[in-house]
Amino acid sequence: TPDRGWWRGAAIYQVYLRSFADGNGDGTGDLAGLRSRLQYLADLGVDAIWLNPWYPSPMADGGYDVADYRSIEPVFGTLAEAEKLIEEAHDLGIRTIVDVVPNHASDQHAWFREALAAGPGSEARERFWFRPGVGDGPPNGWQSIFGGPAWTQVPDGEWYLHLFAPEQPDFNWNNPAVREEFLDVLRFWFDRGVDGVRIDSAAVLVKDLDSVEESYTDHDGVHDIYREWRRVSDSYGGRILIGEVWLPDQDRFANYLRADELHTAFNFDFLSSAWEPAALRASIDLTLATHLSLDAPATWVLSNHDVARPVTRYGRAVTSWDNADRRDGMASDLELGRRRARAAALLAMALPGSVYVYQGEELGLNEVEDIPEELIDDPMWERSGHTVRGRDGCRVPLPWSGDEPPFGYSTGSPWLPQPASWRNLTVEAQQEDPESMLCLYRAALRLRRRLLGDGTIAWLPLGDEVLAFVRDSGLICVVNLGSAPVDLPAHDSVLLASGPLADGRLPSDTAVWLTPLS
Ligand code: TEU
Repeated sequence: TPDRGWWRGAAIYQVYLRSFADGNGDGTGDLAGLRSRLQYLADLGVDAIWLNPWYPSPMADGGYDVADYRSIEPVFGTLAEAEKLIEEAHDLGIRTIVDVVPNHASDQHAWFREALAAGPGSEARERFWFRPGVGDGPPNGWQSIFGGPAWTQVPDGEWYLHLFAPEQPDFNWNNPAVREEFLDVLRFWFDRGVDGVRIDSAAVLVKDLDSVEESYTDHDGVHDIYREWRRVSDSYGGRILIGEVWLPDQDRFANYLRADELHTAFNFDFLSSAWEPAALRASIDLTLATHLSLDAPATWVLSNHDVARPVTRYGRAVTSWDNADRRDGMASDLELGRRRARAAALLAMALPGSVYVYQGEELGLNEVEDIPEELIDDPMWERSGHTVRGRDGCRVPLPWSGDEPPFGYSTGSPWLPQPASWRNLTVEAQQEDPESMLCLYRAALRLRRRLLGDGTIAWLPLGDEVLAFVRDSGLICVVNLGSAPVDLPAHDSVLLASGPLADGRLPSDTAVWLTPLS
């Protein structure tokens, strides 16, 4: 069969560079650290890495405030090192995907500084959304996604729009100069060998400022932008476009996956689903139905740098994900959460399409919920009026080795403190333990390469509390979401289990991969 694209069944590992590995002892992860650990990723068995923004940035939003789209943040390294990384990863069979942030820049971006200096009515201001206020107030009542007004006033009296933090002014995508600029940014990184881009906040680029309601999500005009992007990526021979498209409406979501637009988009429906059989099954069915007609593979995501770690999430009474997660005082049974997270991983990896693994997920890290207030870095904390603690808890530096922080992550002091309890979760502690989360991920990713990837499923009727299906290769996946052990369907052998079986039966919150009867 012809190669329909490596990405269709890929396992993509998300590197939050700032917290992956620190090569120079300043406490912040960097390219040197990542390059020194590439073999770990090859051994894990992933096909590609996606790096969160690595550009020069004042870090008002963890790098999602980009000051220069064609360079590397000096704390992370140099452009030459980035090129080396891309090459070394390729040598190990790992592709590289970079984050592109088109909705907004940093307020330190040259264009925004120019716009501030040039003043009202200037061409430079037309690259952003500058408007006079109404009376003493902002042009309209839009609220920012992080909380507070979406407008900030500059000294000459005009206001500019920012859907996120004030340090992240929104680009005006009606302006052809903005469109040209980003096509050129794409070419810049494709020329340097990157295999694809992850498009940040992909659905909110086009705005209707005359609307009283917040009117920026999923305007039809956004599709013209991605058609242009697709022409560029196609001209480079199949570099891929991955959209961060948060849209509850699956039909609207599907529009982004038309043949001349994005290749794939993150499946947030599955990510936000409760750990509950009917909800998960409905989400899987909806996802597969949506993608079937599109010739676009589904994606499966259990975590990323914005949401609470699965071990913590699944250990809570309310397991569905939303921003309320970031409030204090939500108890979690981590042992239960870990059991479920292991089962969830086997589920996600058995489903047709591509799968994302966020760094630390493979180690079963928990959300760190007791970061001292003075160390909280996420702007959400400030902007929410100190009601939402923010996303730092899933961004804590990885534990690699040793018995105490910084666990081989750095020779200095990590930018966020690591819990002492992670001594049992280091890569070193887990790699020799066949029962560990890391070994489960390694084994699953290895089998997945051979037996899974893109394709179809057929459900097996095993009762309301069990998710069971057969893949094209014949592999059977069974997940028990009920409270009592269940019998396995007829099978030849057990390939992999997320936990021990009980007298041949599948216990609660456990998943298993089986080979069919021959
Ligand atoms: O996230 C887009 C987005 O909508 C988020 O605000 C999301 O709703 C929030 O993080 C939930 O907690 C992307 C990035 O993934 C995020 O890290 C950035 O902060 C954001 O864009 C702005 O660039």
